Amino acid sequence: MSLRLFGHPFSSYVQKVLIALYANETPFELCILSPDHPENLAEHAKLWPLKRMPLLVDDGRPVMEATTIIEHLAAVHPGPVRLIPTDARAAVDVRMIDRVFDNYVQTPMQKIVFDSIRSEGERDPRGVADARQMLDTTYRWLDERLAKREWAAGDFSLADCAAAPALFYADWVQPIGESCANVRAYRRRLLAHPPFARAVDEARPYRALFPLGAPNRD
Ligand SMILES: N[C@@H](CCC(=O)N[C@@H](CS)C(=O)NCC(=O)O)C(=O)O
Repeated sequence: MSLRLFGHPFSSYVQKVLIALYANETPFELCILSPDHPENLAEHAKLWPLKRMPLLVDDGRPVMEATTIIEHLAAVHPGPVRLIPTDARAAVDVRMIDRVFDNYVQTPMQKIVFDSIRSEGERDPRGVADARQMLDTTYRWLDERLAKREWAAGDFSLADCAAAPALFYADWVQPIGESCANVRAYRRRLLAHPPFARAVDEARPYRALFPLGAPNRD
């Protein structure tokens, strides 16, 4: 088996896949996407012209999109931690919550971050305000859902792989208020969970890259 993951340790979507790999101790080679490794940048761009990370290459076959990569790992390289439940209904719930974290936490979080690196005249204040509102609405919805749950959808799963980096960075750009105590506690559980703790630690040296300035915590 030869698994190569193209990405950068500070990227939220890359961390989503790293959690899955670490949870099952799946061996892989990280091909870092940074100007220090032009050969990785060139190979990645050839394999995936949209140049989004992460990209997994399994014995030469490219698999793109974080969710699909985790689905691929679960199907082709399963480990002791089942990130997609075998029960079909439970699997639908996991996939539904995975979509919620990507679409309604990661997407608005990225909107806020990417807007901050635009030049003054290219900024989109209305879009950023909408993104902040979306995050607050999602936090409230999640707070009810998490009232009686340890993880986002049953046992630790794909949904939590999506949640961890999404809530990690979202809280930096739009803090999760004290009224959402269940989401705050869930974020703390995720940070204490060894596969994510490892990904966060490995990304620590890159915090200066965070365009809005990383807070002095986590
Ligand atoms: N839908 C993609 C999103 C991936 C994504 O947005 N990755 C960001 C890093 S977190 C990226 O590649 N950004 C580089 C760029 O936008 O050029 C997935 O689920 O993998």
